[in-house]
Amino acid sequence: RMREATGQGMGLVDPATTFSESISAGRILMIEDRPDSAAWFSSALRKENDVACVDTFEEALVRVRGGDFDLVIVSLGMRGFDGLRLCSQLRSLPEGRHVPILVVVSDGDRRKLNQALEMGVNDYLTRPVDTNELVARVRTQLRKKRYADRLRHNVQLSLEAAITDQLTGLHNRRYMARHLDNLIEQSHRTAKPLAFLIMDIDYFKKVNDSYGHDIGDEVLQEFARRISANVRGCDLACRYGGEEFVVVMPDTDVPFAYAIAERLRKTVESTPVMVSRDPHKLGITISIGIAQSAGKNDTAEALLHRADQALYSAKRTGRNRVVA
Ligand code: GH3
Ligand code: MG
Ligand code: MG
Ligand code: MG
Repeated sequence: RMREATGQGMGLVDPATTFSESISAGRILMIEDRPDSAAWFSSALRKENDVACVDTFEEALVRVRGGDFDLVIVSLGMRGFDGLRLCSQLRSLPEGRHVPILVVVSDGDRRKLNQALEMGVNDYLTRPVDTNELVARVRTQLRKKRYADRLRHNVQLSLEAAITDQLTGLHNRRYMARHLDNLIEQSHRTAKPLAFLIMDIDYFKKVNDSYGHDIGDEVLQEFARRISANVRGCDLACRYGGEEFVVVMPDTDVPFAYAIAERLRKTVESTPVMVSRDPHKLGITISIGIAQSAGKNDTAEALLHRADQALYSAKRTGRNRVVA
């Protein structure tokens, strides 16, 4: 193991013979400003990975910011800049937080190694670097990274699933309930009105009874699309239950909400829903109840109740109408 600090390992072990099992390529960024050392690492790793090498501080930051790396290897013996400082900068990047860092230190440089570990680098290698050890440590970091990525992805999916209605892709009732209190509180604080719409498809049971539940589902999906197309980005649209939908509109008074509701009602009335089976076109209508938040002591429950009363009144007085 009497190799030089740079260019070590070359000729001792042929990198090509050390990789037997093949896993999906890891994307590795090597940060080293001594060309022979960079070339050695690159040749040791490129058999089973995509390796990019950079030799300046700025370029390293830019590349990591661009995402797309599974592992960063930082030499702590560079001439041009301080690898430790780079590690700390990488750790503070949002894009760099989940990328493992492997540092390479000179044998005996305990001070640098301790600083690096303190900073939260994931693993280290000491020079002279042994090819097998390099490959093993890189594999371990890549495996952990893949596992962590998968975990994070799954968490993300289940978080989304928990607040999304599966049939329509709109928010679900749970999400609405969680946010309505905040929105009401915000409307009080900012002294701005908040409008609450509840919509119900007229005689929807007939759709199911005549054409089947799956055609009913298609109608619900199309109705949800029309709701989304008619509300603003700041409005909160959700499927409240079966064929009832709710839209919460911050900073909106009743006349404005009424205009939106009327536009939606007319669109639904005048544009039949295309469905996948006979009769292919279904005419439906909707009824809408509107309520506005009122005063400091108003609650989500009271607001919902008033909107529901308005909806009930719309149904009672003939359906296919908006009542505020
Ligand atoms: P109206 O509202 O005009 O008074 O009449 P309606 O027939 O729409 O009344 P109701 O609210 O009683 O019926 C709603 C129907 O919606 C009953 C139920 O079978 C149907 N439904 C609820 N959830 C779903 C769903 O996810 N898919 C389908 N296809 N139908 C659903
Ligand atoms: Mg209903
Ligand atoms: Mg009903
Ligand atoms: Mg209905």
